[in-house]
Amino acid sequence: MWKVYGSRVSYYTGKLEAYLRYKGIPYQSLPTPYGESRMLVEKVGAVQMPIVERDDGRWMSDTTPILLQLERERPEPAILPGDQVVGFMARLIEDYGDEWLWRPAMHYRWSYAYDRLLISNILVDEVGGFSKAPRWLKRRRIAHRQFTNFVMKDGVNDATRVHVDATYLAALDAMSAMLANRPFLLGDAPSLADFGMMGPMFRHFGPDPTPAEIMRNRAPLVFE
Ligand SMILES: N[C@@H](CCC(=O)N[C@@H](CS)C(=O)NCC(=O)O)C(=O)O
Repeated sequence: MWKVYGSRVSYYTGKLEAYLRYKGIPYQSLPTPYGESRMLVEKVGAVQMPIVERDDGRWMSDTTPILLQLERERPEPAILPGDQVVGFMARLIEDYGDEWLWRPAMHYRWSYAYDRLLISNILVDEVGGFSKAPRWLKRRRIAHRQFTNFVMKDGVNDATRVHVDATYLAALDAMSAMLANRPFLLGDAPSLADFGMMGPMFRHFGPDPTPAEIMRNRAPLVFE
C-alpha cells in the first residue's frame, strides 16, 4: 500500500486522492512528518503536501508530474483526452485550478471567521502535534500563519478583495455552464481538468462553510 503524506483538508492532497481513487491505487493517508523535514528534502527536494512513498521504495511530490507519471505507468482509465485541442484545454484547466483558484480558496478559508475556526481545529491535530502549546494557542498560530502567508502576502487586500471573491463566482458560473449538458467538465469521463478542480472545489470551496453555501445556492451542478 502506498503512503500519502498530507492533510485531509489540503488542496493538493485532495486532488491526488481523487486521482488515486479513480485509478484504484490503494493508499494510506498519513500526516506530513514535519519532524523529519531533512529526510523529506533528501527524498523529494521540498517539504510540501502531498508527498507519496510508494511500495517500490520510490518517492514522489508535486501533483502535476505525479499524475502525468502515473498515466504513463497505468494508462487505464486514461485522464488525458485523445483529441489534441481537448487535451490542451484539460491541461489549461488543470493549471487554472492549481495556480489561479488557490488565491480565492485560501482567502475564503482564512479570511472568514467561521471557516478559520473550523479548519484550524482540524489542522491543529495534523500539523500541530510537535508543539507543546495549549490547543487554543496552536489554533491561533496556525490561523495567523495561514492568513499572513497565503492571503495577505498573496496580495489579498482592500483593493483586491472584491476581485478575488469574484474569481470564485466566475469559476462556479463557467463550470456550471460546462456541466449543464455533460457529467464531467470535458465529456463523459473525468479528465485532467476534473482532477485539477478537485483541489479547489472538493477540498476547499465544497467543505468550507462560507464558499460551500455559495456553491450550493449558485452552482448545484458543481456541488454535485
Ligand atoms: N505544486 C505542488 C503544490 C503543493 C503545495 O503547495 N501544497 C501546500 C498545501 S496544499 C503546502 O504544502 N504548503 C506548505 C505549507 O503549508 O507549509 C503540488 O501540486 O503538489
